[in-house]
Amino acid sequence: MEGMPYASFMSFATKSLSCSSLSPSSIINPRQKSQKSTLKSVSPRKLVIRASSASSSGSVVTLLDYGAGNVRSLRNAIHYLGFEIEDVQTPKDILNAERLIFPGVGAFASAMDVLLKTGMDEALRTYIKNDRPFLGICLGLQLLFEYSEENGPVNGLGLIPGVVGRFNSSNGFRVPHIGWNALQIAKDSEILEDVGDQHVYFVHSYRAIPSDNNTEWISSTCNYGDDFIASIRRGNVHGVQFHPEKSGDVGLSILRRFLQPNSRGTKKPTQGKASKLAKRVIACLDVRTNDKGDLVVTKGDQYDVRENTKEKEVRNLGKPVELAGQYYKDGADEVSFLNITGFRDFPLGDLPMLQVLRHASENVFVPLTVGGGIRDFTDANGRYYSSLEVASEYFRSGADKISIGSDAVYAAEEYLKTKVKTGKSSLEQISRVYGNQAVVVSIDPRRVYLKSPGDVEFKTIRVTKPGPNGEEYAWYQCTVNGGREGRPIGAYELAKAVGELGAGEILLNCIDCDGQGKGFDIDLIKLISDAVSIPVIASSGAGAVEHFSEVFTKSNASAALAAGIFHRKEVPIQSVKGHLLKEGIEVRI
Ligand code: 1PR
Repeated sequence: MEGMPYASFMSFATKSLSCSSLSPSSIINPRQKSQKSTLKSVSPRKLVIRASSASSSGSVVTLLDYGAGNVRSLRNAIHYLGFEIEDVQTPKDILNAERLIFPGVGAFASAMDVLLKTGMDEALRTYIKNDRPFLGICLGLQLLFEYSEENGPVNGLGLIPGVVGRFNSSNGFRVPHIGWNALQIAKDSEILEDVGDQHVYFVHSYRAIPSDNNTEWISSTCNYGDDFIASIRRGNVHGVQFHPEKSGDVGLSILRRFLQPNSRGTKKPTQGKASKLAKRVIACLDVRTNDKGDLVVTKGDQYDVRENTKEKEVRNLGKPVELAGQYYKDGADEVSFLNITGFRDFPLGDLPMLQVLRHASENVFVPLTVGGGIRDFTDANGRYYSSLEVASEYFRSGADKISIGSDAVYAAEEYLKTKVKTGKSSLEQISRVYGNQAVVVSIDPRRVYLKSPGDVEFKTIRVTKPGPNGEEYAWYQCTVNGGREGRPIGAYELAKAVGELGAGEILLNCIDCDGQGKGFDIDLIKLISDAVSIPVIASSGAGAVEHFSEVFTKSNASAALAAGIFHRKEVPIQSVKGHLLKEGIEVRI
């Protein structure tokens, strides 16, 4: 939601798109992408859904994408459902639309600025007042209200009485609100039919506040610290705070009901159970090129991904696109790709990785995170690429979030030394443009045992299990370049610093536990998840379903990530979720 002004974004976007030294296939405007794509994988499910929609009339939807961010996922979902997209170019296109989707991205103020400058504000007001079919998503819902406190107050379209305000993090709720909640249905909404107690995916720091003046609009609410408006409906006008395009099958069916009204049944919406934020289960794919030059999913033991054989070949656990699609079907709440050799290979030169991302995102309708190699880079021809360009290319290729490893360590070290936020680090730049909810910092710490807590200047903890020489204390040293180099900064110090620099989430690995299957490092995860107010993803060491319930009951982790047990098919994702439910921990099923 937090973003840079539209004008500066567009000047950046234009520069980046016209940059001649990037290969044409690596610079694909989402609007051109479908023609450029070479790999076409069509799932059987896709065929069924397309067949039904192709026979219906009105298979074109108009999209108001004002260019301020990443709507690639929504385009993918609309195409997956068999619909074509017409982009709004002028206010007249809004007035002539048969069905309009407005996916708000970026910040409230800059979005309103664009609408006012282009005259689209008036067109939208007229379209909505005439009760024409409309679906606003996230900021596209918020802009309908009177005003927002985001960098404001800033006036909105004023169609719905009420205010958009920031979540209050002082009562222990992590902001941004990232993850899956079930809705409290307030009234018949047509598009939410039979959503019931199934979860949908939210990612936002601001929310529309319910009041007596807007009750008639509210079709569902949700609770995160306090009640907020999750969806509105009046006549043909709908708005949702959550992201249907990232809410799995439930989200696709919500979108389909809007796109294809005849598909609506007559079922009354069912009331969902009270829902807190569900704990997320994430499948992670470490990806790299093997010695034959194929991009494979690999998995290390304490970050060593080579087989224990004479040839020492890179461990190959499958194909990235297939596995990502499989984990989506198996119920993963998110899928992460980590390009683990990105620190030495330039990701924009790594076209197979970008292609993997493009194709995975066509069939995965839960959030997709991509990391590896996000940093400033100068190529052999002397051409400079900013980390923002690298991240933008990941976003254009289908990422919903990007993850920064090594570069975040350098930025945090610098920030702690100077106490100055320069605004120039990759972390700051990317979160300014795409919002902090789109920026994950991946930490690769190594446990260093100590005899006494005063032995280092970094935060130390008393460990639950003593070290090999009976040490009772440890600190967690951050590393860069895939664990190859230790740095003079602790995981605790890094986590706090990157939170201040604009990270929206922390992916907390642990080199000691990686691939060991003996459980997460609870000491570490507790330390970090208690220290920051952004969500923390626990990673490394999952070997059994009990390890997931342990990390959620003993720490404040918002999500748990695993790799090896899923790749080796030792523990299915649904068994993890079944176990968590049995233990009374809310999950999306
Ligand atoms: O530094 O910005 O280029 O990012 C590189 C990214 O690649 C970082 O996120 C870093 O964590 C990751 N990475 C680099 N080298 C390795 C390696 O394994 N040799 N993978 C690596 C990190 C850790 C997790 C793993 C969990 C769960 N892998 O991603 O999936 O530990 O595994 P498990 O469930 O099997 O225990 P940059």
